[in-house]
Amino acid sequence: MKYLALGLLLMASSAWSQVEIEKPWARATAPGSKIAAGYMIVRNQSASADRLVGATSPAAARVETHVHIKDGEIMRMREVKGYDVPAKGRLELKPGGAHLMFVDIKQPFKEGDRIPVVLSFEKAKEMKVEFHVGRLAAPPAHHKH
Ligand SMILES: [Cu+2]
Repeated sequence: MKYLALGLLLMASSAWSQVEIEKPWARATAPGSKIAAGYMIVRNQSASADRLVGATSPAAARVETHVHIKDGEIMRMREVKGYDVPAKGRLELKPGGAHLMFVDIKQPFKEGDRIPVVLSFEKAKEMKVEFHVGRLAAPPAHHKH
């Protein structure tokens, strides 16, 4: 009975959700780091634009939506109130650009971990996604938070 209910729920959500998430991944964290960055591609099949308005994860106290802005020679991160996903288009979160910021992570993100995240869209509503933790890369020297 439980499985049947879940199956119906999945069918129902995929029927009206025209947003797909591709390659969700997060960066492994350095020892002692309390933040981690997450990236993905959001594809919108719908003829109307949507908007990613926020995210939550049990792995972090909160998940913020950030962009990088160039401040002279320094790249800084800034919090924004979500991202637009164009109709029949895509939004790419990638290193050096827009990203999800996991703040106050409960434990380090290690390569191979899977981080559960719930994404909230204005129209597509909530989507559950698992972010795969990739390799730790040394951040660029001029990258300041
Ligand atoms: Cu950030």
